[in-house]
Amino acid sequence: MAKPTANYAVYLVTDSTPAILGNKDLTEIVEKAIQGGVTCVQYRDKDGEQSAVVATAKALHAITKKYNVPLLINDRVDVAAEIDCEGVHIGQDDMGIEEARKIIGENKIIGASAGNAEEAITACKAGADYLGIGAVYATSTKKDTKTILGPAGVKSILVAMDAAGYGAVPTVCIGGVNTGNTATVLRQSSAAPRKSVDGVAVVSAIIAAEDPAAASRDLLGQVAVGKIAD
Ligand code: TZP
Ligand code: MG
Repeated sequence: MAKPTANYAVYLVTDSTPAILGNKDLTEIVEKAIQGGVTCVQYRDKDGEQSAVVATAKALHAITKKYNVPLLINDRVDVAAEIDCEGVHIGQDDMGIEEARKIIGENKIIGASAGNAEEAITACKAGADYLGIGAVYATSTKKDTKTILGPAGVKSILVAMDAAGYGAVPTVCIGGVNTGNTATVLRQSSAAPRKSVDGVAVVSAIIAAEDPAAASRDLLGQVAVGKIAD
């Protein structure tokens, strides 16, 4: 099977911690979010016990497949290989991209995190299929974020990617993104000829939302607003 195509417009990254998920059901939130317009899902669980993570990953994949939305697994390449989902997302402290590629194969999506131009270009060289650029704004969801880039910092990374010949690699930005700042991020990261990031990746704006479907719909609408103004 060929590598799945992905739309990164509204990219949901999950969080299973009580501070964000509370006692809600993650699979229900993910289904509602997809119904609202989420285009790509990453299951991120840094601490979960292996068999529980595999079980949740399988449950999430059953949902995402129903809607033809790709499911990627953060960091845990073995889990992605076991459940045969669409790919993985690799952080700076995780397994290398080339090693992950050997494990999951050519026909899977590998995304990578980048916090500066050097990390972005290194990941592109190693074969990343898309980049998550961040943190664009301050966030309490991830405690170890290094730099707060702001939209201007995101733009400078996009410009460097263009200059290095990686202008076609899709990008999303992550960190403190919500409906209120999505259009601004797209507009202000816009760097002709590549234009802006392709979408936004969010955790709490959807997972902690009272109405995940409405939050997803609003985010998708704001991505469109930001792109029109591109
Ligand atoms: N990587 C960089 S920031 C971040 C991750 C996983 C957390 C983003 O969470 P939120 O709630 O969307 O700010
Ligand atoms: Mg990681």
